[in-house]
Amino acid sequence: MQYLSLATLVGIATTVSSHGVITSPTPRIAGAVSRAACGTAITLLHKQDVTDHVEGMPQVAAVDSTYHADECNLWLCKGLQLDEEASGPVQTYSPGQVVPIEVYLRILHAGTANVSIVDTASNTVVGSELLYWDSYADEKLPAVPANNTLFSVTIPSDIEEGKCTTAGECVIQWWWYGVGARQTYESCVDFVLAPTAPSSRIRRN
Ligand SMILES: [Cu+2]
Repeated sequence: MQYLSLATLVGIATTVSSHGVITSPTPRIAGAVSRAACGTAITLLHKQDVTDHVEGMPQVAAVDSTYHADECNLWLCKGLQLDEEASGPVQTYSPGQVVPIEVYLRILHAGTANVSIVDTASNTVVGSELLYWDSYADEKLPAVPANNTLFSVTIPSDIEEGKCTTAGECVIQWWWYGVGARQTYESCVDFVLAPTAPSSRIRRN
C-alpha cells in the first residue's frame, strides 16, 4: 500500500480554508496532464491545497484562457486527470477485492459523503454507490468517528465485462458535501479491473 506523506500532500498549504483528501491509495494529484486540461490557475489552487473544495474553482477557471472546459470537469475529481507521472501507477483491483481507503480531514464540516466508482467519460456512477454516510465530518461530535477517515470498499463483482479495464476510464471517487459550509470535496483513485481468469468466464447452462 502506498502512502502519500501528509507533508507531501498538505505541507505546502498556506491557505487554511479547506479540508479533505484521500491519502491512501494515492489519489489523483496535480501534474502536467491536469495543467494541460485545467489550466495554470486551477493547478495553482490544486497545489496550494490538495484538500480544497470545488466551489470557487469554476469562477477562477472562467477567466483563465489556459482552462479547457471540455477536458476539465471541476465537479469530477476536482478536474484532476489521470497522470501516472504525478500520482504513481494506476491500481489494479479484482472483483470482490476489499480496498482500504484512508482520508485526511483537515477541517470538519458536517454533511454527507459517499464513495462510488465513476465512469470518467460520462461522469456516471458504475453500479451502486459503494458507501454512504448520512452524517459525516460533524464538527459537533466530541471526536471524528473512526469510519470517517478509515474505511474500506468492496469492488463489485457485477461490473459489466470490459468496463474499467483502461487506465483513466474509472475512478473510485470519495465525495463529501459540507452542508453548512456549502463546500464539496472530491478525491479520486485511478484503478483498472484485473482481467478475469478465462475459466471463470465460461457460462454453464
Ligand atoms: Cu470550509
